Amino acid sequence: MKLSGTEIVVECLNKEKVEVVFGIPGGAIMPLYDTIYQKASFVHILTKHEQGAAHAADGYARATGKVGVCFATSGPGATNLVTGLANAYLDSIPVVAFTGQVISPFIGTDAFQEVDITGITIPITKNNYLVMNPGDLAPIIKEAFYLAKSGRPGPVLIDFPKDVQTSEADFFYPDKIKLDGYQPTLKGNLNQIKKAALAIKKAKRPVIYAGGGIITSNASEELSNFVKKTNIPITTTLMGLGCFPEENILSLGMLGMHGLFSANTAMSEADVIIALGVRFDDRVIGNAKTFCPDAKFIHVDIDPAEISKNVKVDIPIVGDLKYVLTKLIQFVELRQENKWLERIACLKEKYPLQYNQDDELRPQYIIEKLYEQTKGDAIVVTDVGQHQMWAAQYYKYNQPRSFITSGGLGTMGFGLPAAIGAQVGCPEKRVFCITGDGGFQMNIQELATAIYNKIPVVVLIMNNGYLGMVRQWQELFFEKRYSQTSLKGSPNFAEVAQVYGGRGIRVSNREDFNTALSQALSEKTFFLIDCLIPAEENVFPMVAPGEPINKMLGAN
Ligand SMILES: Cc1ncc(C[n+]2csc(CCOP(=O)(O)OP(=O)(O)O)c2C)c(N)n1
Repeated sequence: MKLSGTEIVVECLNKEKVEVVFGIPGGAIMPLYDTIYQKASFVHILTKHEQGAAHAADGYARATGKVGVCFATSGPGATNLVTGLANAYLDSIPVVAFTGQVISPFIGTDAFQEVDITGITIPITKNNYLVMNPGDLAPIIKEAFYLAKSGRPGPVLIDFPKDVQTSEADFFYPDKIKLDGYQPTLKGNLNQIKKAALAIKKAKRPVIYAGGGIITSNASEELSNFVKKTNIPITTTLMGLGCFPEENILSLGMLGMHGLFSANTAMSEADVIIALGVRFDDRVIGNAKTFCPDAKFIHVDIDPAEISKNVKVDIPIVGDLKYVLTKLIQFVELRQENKWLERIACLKEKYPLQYNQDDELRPQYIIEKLYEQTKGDAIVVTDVGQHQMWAAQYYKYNQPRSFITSGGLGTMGFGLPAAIGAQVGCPEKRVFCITGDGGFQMNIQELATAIYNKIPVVVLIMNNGYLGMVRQWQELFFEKRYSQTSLKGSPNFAEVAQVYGGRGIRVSNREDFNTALSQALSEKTFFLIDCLIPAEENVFPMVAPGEPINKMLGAN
């Protein structure tokens, strides 16, 4: 059967069971938009900026575990995807992006709206393709989806010239693909798994350090079984929040720069660290030389490139956590070591998170109330900055995929579009976007996308009038020289939401906030609460740059 290039794309997306695509049309991708106008079975959501489309696809992928898809035209449309692709790349999120390209004879001539997007995105995609023949589209799309979601997931980009979109080829969608040189190791080496079990048996002070890899591999149940079987305390990274219920007695909560002092101290005192789907990020380990000085490291990860990258590992296991944990559970026993668990309980009791309990509308209070009101049954999406850390610290994540954040790239502007993507992927859930007055303005135009499409995201702006996290560093490390961090001139965001046709309320005290939150929860509609919080509130505790992780500012 002969089909045009764009008909082939649409057929392939149907075969991949794509439900929704986020994007913006333009000259070089008009044939594809014309085909979807006539015959697409998926929904297309028009974002107002291509960065919004990439983040929405990313948020959709994180919330659902499926591949997120976005479209953009050539040139500026394609370059506007770049931050979103880098964001997905650094957090290992499966996204497939399609970009239109100028017609093939024009490639390399600096034609109107021509950029070498495959060249630009080489370092921020798992793979990318410039498709010069419509007959290559179907096998490439099959490969792209497979690469995006298999092994260590990541974004893949497919660039295809306008003439390839309009010319015809036979359509055949392969069932399987075989990629020489790409066969992710899933099962893990049995000898290494046995070695790890022995080290765990001998350990006196073991700690599990779990990350986003658990969520990616859908291994939360296996992790719970492992914790239950061994009685080992567990701390999670920012990306790992929700992979293990934070309300469990063995949970130490988050570790790292703004983690809990108890979690960082337990790590520092441990003799065996069981690192599961983590990448020893600098925001977690602080100074690598002083990180867990007495510990032996077991590290399980699907990506061999992560092994001993930042910290030398003693027992590496390359494999998918779901397989490896299932196997490891068979070789471990219930630990009877009480002294260590007593120490953990004592750390947890002595060093809880703390904030000023006066009558002010403090951000920590807002997050605590959100947790109380939703009973933890919601998806929380954040932007980047202080509010992101308060959201990580003060909400208790008990389910995988309930916390969505830009961990690796730290992209301001991620929150609103990612929340839109998460809500589209999970219509039955309540989705909250916790953002700052700085980051919100980086993709504020997506208010139109949410409100027009009746996407019932609730936006909570922690409005402190500053680029807060940068201001905090200026306060602590630059003697309060607040260089270019005041956000004076920002609008009333509640009014902005109203102008777009949505619900918006500005609050500055606890009572009004609680009323607004109850309203937002009772009406399943787009709702924005612009929360005026104290301007100079800080995120504590905090590991200062270069310090060991158990030396924290504001820990008690
Ligand atoms: C796109 C982008 N630009 C700059 C930064 C650097 N940066 C990190 S946090 C931050 C301040 C964020 O301010 P706001 O959104 O108001 O959140 P707050 O920290 O006040 O909660 C900045 C500028 C970034 N992470 N991303």
